[in-house]
Amino acid sequence: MKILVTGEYHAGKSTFVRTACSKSERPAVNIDRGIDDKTTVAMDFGVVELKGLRLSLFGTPGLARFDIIRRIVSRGADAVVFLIDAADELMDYRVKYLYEEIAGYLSPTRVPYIFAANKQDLPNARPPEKLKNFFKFIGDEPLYPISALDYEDVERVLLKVIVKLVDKVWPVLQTLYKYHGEVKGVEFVAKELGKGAYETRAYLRWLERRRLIDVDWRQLVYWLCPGLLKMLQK
Ligand SMILES: Nc1nc2c(ncn2[C@@H]2O[C@H](COP(=O)(O)OP(=O)(O)OP(=O)(O)O)[C@@H](O)[C@H]2O)c(=O)[nH]1
Ligand SMILES: [Mg+2]
Repeated sequence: MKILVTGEYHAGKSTFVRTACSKSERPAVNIDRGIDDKTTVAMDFGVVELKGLRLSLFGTPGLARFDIIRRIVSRGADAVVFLIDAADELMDYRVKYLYEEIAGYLSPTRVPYIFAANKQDLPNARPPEKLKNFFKFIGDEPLYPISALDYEDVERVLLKVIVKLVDKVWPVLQTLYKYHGEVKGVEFVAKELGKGAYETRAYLRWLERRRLIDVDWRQLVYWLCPGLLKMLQK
């Protein structure tokens, strides 16, 4: 699944992606510029495996002038992690514009957003309750207090992402589970979901690209990935 990690300049996006990948074999990559104070000019990229699911993390640049890159990197994301710098009041007024920009690429009614108030380890960091009053766009969604330097905090946010994504497709997953590993399972699923062959195949291909299932298109058999199977067997 593709997760977009975004937020204003210096909110901690690159740190978040780096920390998330700190326990995997391959470290995250970042295209940045600067000597002491680096800023992302293209993107961050890293892959993590959590709960048997594979998450591709795409971090955006934060500077306003890189909106073209944000537009490209946002494309096709399944969920958004939106970081707010809790320790930098000066950036607050810009956060709303950045949110509106991203919401223009990825509609919050379609794509789940997870909000986090970063840099809670700093003494001047404001608590989420205080920030929530200011950032009305968060609405009733939780604003998680985190430090992107802390692996457990980052993992907790990513687990929330997984829960939101899985919840969204749960009824379909239950149907898929029924015919998992069965020859012509693709046809059975189409029937049960009341969808045409073309639409079902497109949907399964979408799941395939996200490595949630494997499909043998000749025999029309699919297998759910171990992470999903485990969740569904519970
Ligand atoms: N203390 C503390 N510092 C943090 C935290 N997250 C990020 N930083 C620091 O904040 C600065 C900016 O972090 P980055 O991860 O580069 O932020 P970014 O959002 O990728 O920045 P841009 O790509 O320039 O928009 C760096 O000096 C980080 O070390 C955190 O949770 N706690
Ligand atoms: Mg960055």
